[in-house]
Parts: sequence; C-alpha cells; structure tokens
Amino acid sequence: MKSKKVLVTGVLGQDGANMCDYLLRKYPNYKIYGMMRRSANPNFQNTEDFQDHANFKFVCGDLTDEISIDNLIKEIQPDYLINFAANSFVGCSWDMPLQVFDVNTLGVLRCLESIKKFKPDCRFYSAGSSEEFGDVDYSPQDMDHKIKPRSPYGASKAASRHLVKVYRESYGLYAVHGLLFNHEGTRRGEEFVTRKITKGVARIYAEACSADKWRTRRGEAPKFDPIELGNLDAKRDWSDSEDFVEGVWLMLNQEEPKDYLLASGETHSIRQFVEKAFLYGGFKGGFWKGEGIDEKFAITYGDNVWELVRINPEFYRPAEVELLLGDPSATMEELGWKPKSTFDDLVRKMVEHDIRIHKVKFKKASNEDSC
Ligand code: G4F
Repeated sequence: MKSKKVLVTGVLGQDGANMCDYLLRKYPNYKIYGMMRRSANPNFQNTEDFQDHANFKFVCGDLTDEISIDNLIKEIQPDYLINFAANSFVGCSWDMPLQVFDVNTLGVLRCLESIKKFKPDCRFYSAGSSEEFGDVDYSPQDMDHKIKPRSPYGASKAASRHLVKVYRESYGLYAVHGLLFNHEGTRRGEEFVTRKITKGVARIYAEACSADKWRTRRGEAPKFDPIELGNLDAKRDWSDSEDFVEGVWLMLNQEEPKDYLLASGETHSIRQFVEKAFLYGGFKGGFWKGEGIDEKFAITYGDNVWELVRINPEFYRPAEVELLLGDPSATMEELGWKPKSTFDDLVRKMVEHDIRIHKVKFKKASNEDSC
C-alpha cells in the first residue's frame, strides 16, 4: 500500500489522539504528524500508547499563527489535514468568545488558505458540531436542519462550516465539515460532563472502599464529597469517539467531498448518564430526592444516606441546548459507516477505566488494599 502523509491537529486531545491511534493501526506505513501547541506543561497522557511508533512524529504549530500552519503544509506536503484542534468546551465560550472564534473559525480559514496556496490536493477535515443546530426545531436532526447556535462556540463552528463550503466551491478543494454529535471515551477531558461523572464515580468508589474499612474499625462512616453538576435535564446524543474517527476517515475518502453528520440516533439526559454510571460503578439502588437546586442523587448504606451528586448552579450555562438527537441514517447508507459501541458500552467502558486508574492511584496514596 502506498504510504501517505497525514497531519492531525489537536493531537493531545481526545479526537486527535484517537485519530492518530486509528491510522497508525490501520496503515502502519503512513506517516502521521500530530500537531500540538508549544506550551509550558503539555499533557501526553492521551498519546502515550502510540507516540513512540516509528511513523509518528509530533510537530509544533498553532491555529492562531498562520506562519506555523503555512510552514507545516509547505514542509510536510500532507495528503490529508485533519483539524481537531479547537477550543471545544462550550461552557467557557461565553468567557472568551474572541479566542474561540480565533481558533475555531479563523483557524479553519488559515488551514484552508494554506492548503490552497501550498498543497491544493490535500484533503481537509473540519470538525463541526451538533451545537450548530442549537435551539432545535425538530428531532432527530439531519443535515437539512437550520443553523441555530446558542453559544459563541456553536456560532464559531457554524461560521467555519460556511467557510469550508465557500473554499470547496470557489477553489475545488476536497474540504469536508463533519457535524459530530457528542462523543466521549477514556481520553475525554474532565471538563466535559461524562468524564466528570465517571471520574467522580471512581473517586467515590475508592472512598467507599476506605469508608467500609473505617466504618468496621470505628463504627461510623465518613461523609463523601458528592459530584457537583449543573443542568441534569439536558439531553445529548452520545457516541464513542473511537467510532467517530472511523466515520471521519470515511468522509475524507469519497469520490466527491460533502458534509456529513455522525450520531448514535439515541438521546439520554445527564440524569440518566449519572444513574448508569453509578450502576456500573457497583452502586445499586441510587435514588433522586429534592427539587431544583436542592435535588440530590443518593444511596442508602446501612443506617446512612450517602449523597453522591448535588447541584451547583455555577455549572448552569447562560443559554442551554436542551435536546440533541441526530439522524445518522443518511451517513450510514452513503459511507457504509456503522458504530460498534452502544450508550451502555460507552458508560461501562468509561466507568471501568476510571475505577481501574483510580484504584492504582488510591492504593499508592493510601497504602490500602483496594476493595
Ligand atoms: O459535556 P458537555 O460540556 O458537552 P456539550 O456542551 O454538549 O459539548 C460537547 O459536544 C458538542 C457536540 O454536541 C461538541 F461540539 C463540543 O465540543 C463538546 O464536545 O455538556 C453536556 C451537557 C450540557 O447541557 C451541560 O449544561 O451537560 C450539562 N452539564 C450539567 N452539568 C454539564 C455539567 N456540563 C459540564 N461540562 N459540566 C457540568 O458540571
């Protein structure tokens, strides 16, 4: 098989790392370049499984610096540029809207311009988002749904979608914008609600083990710090990021470029994610009590009621996307894409992974046997 060169931006993040991992396994002779920003303290946790592969190389660049993008395209001459670098946390996009537009929108423009000037046959992927649909008119959402973003983040992604179309039509570039619904996994950042919950379950699991021993020794159980969350009623269409990177690669390898949507076709509330995550963490019989900001998720243990989750209004957003549910049927038919993981597989995988890593850390810190 002929070797190709792929430049993946955002390599330290979930999707960039999953894409590099996927390509190195599928095409061990491809040269994969993972672009990262030069920062004082980079976290290589997401890349440690593949960063020593002979055909993988880290390169430095920044979407806000066109010189760095131009230099990379000129020097590498990539066959594909897969852009996963972004400010991807919706919640903070109200706090830094200009930076969000600089990275998420102008960053895409800089990539398109650079490809146009220095490697016009390089295929380009732009990471779009179901946040572009925002305040949805109907469910499930498909590619014909109107653009109605509710956050600076959603607006930045919608604008980049227009730019991709303009460059595709004006200059004949193979440029595609994938509208991806929520996608998670064991490389997910803790600022996102799913990983915050599964890491919280793992912490409480470890504390419960210790409490159990403490209780038998002293006759009472200590209190836990519950997980603090915002809006529990928002509904999201969650998938596994590992399934999505495969879909993105298919989008990049069609005869003609066009935009696609990736989703699971199911929606679940944050509340349901909490329930499932605690169940897979071994906490049976959890129940909700109270209302509004006093609502709590709790469990009865012996004579005690343990609070596992409580509301902190600090995590509410100025405007919320209440419901996302995608219709992946057209993409499945056109690309032959089929996700492998279900919602349950995803929650279970994340909880079990986090319990495993937390146990090791907990064991080291407390010198206790894990339970
Ligand atoms: O996990 P989230 O922060 O993801 P969000 O905002 O849906 O965005 C993710 O999916 C998009 C695709 O639809 C991507 F484009 C984007 O980059 C990102 O990957 O929040 C999910 C929901 C929200 O409704 C939020 O209000 O969870 C709610 N939530 C409730 N408590 C919370 C929390 N979100 C976070 N991050 N932290 C909380 O404590």
